[in-house]
Amino acid sequence: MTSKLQEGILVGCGNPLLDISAPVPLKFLEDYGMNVDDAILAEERHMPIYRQLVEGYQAEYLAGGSVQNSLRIAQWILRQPNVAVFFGCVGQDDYADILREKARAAGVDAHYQVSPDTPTGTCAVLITGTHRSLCANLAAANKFTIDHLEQPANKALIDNAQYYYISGFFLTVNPPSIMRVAATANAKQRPFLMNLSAPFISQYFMEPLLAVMPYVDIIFGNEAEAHAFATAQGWPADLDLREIGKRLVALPKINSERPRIAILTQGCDPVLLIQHDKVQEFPVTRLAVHEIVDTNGAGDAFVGGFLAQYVQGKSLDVCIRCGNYAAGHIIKNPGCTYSGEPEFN
Ligand code: 26A
Repeated sequence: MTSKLQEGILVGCGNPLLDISAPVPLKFLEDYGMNVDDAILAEERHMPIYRQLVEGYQAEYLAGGSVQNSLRIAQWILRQPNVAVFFGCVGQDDYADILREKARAAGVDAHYQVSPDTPTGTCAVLITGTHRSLCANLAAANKFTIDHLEQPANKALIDNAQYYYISGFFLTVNPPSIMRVAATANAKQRPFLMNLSAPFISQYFMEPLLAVMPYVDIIFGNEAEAHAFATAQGWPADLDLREIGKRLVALPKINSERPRIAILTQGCDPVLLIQHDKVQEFPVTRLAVHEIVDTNGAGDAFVGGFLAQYVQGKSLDVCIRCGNYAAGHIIKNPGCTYSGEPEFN
């Protein structure tokens, strides 16, 4: 950290979830019809998972929720509290208290909407070796309403921010809130960043995703998510990630003065930065299997590291290198957590 940043310069909206994480045999996933390295919304048939993890496996409780993870990581790297503001909805229970405390300890200025009669959302994190599969029971997170953003204090926070980040996951909850933040960002000519988040978002939420896409200045995603987007768009099945990236940045954009950028990760293969029809690669340090604790939150940490530099006006090159650093760090820790001081220069 060099100079002091404006408090609340970065605003994020998402689903505050408490992760319930445990190593499980592959059969556990099969029994629930789940795939490794996927992320899904819990249906009725998934509801027993949470109790089963707690009662039958070595479950750990960790602060989760994709955007909140990214903001916690950005704060860790920035070492200056309250640079990032977070909005999302929780219940009135112990889980909410844990999330609130974890956000505060990380330096995230969380302004939760509270839905008193609904439990705080949870996410089952099923660890199978170096893979993870996520099953989110949004519960209170799904109760988020746009009125929360219209509260004068929260509206002021949105108006004062300079950078905005929302996950594709939040499209399952409240597209009008996303459009509201995107419109503010656009009116003020400030960057609006988004994430494809999971293949199911492109499969089932393409309509609201395409509605917000014209506002998106930077789109993040991994390989599987980019391919799911391409398939849902009916793009040729043989397009490689580079070509998908070029098509993503070429989708209609409202502010054509600031062309869209796509940043696509692919596990331990290089990160792709796509601008116009130019593709640049950024190598990732490959970790030894014994160094990997779990990959839960790796994508979120990448974004967190990126944001920490981006809000300081650093070059995309530095932002992506910091993203890779942060992702590498959290993979060596349980869930999206860090240990010690950041070592990125
Ligand atoms: C709407 N869905 C499915 C979700 C999520 C989610 N965060 C928001 N919305 N499904 C999983 N996560 C979070 O992703 C993190 C790992 O990238 C989990 O809570 C986990 O911390």
